[in-house]
Amino acid sequence: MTHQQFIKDLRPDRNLGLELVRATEAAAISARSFIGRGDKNEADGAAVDAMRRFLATVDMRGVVVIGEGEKDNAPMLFNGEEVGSGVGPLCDIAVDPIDGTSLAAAGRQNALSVIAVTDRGAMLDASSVFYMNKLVAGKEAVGVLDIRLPIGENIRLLAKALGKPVGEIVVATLDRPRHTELIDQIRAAGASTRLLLDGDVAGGIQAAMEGNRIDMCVGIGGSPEGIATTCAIKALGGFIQGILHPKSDEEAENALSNGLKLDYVYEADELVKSNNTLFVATGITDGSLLNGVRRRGKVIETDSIILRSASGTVRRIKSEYQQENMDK
Ligand code: VTB
Repeated sequence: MTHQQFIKDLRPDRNLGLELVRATEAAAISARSFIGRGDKNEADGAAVDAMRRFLATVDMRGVVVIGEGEKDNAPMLFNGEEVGSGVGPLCDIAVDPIDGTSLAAAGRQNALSVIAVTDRGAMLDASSVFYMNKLVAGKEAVGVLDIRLPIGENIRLLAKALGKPVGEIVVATLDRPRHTELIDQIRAAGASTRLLLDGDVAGGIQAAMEGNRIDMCVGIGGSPEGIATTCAIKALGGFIQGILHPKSDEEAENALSNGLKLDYVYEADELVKSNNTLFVATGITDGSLLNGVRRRGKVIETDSIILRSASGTVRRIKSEYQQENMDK
């Protein structure tokens, strides 16, 4: 084996996405019976458990960089946990068995199961800061937008780059009191908003993907979601920048002692240092990106997406599980 081949074998490759989608499908199917039942933890527990069982069968040597939290309060898929069968490529993994646990528990739209993977050592470990301010858009925004500019200016620049009037620009942001001013500024600039109850991963992906009504996704959301989104954006050729947003002095100090930079714009290549990324998601409840898990008689249907940066491939996968064979 040549050295080059040896190095290549150590990196996540194209088949891995097809393997990983089994894990997001399993998580989504397990969460299904908890949709709309009001219990976030039960739904999340079921999804985590299923995802972990499937990940154990995937040929990779993965380390969870972004998981369900630290070991003591997250029994499974905790940060630093090794996952995979123990042979195969060395990778960093970000998991979000349910992005939008409250959405799923309430029976609302847009809950997804997500896994993002890249080369070992490439994901920024931003876990010590809960929030990140993000700006996400499609490829036309690369070299054009800048998170340091006022939002109105970014909207004007994007409209110009997309060749459409500002009045046609749609900006997604989480519907939170912390965004009141941002929302006013978006509307004052002449654009319209899409307010997200939860789930800024799906919002970011839609901003970067062709054929969606969202042109830009902005504002303060989870930093783990920012890293997972970056893996997707790299595959879509889109634009992302992030600034860590600590919510207390203690969190800020923690971040600094973990080597993170504050008041600093992280570019896509700093959020994820490799251009070899995979992003996999399966819909749990119906949403504008994916359909939710459906049952048709004895068949359970799932709807997933696999994005692979090395080739820029966007795969949409619809699976039908025969309920009687599900535990085989
Ligand atoms: C977002 C969103 C997630 O957390 O990152 C958000 O994408 C940020 O936290 O789906 P707040 O809810 O505190 O605003 C979620 O809503 C849940 O993980």
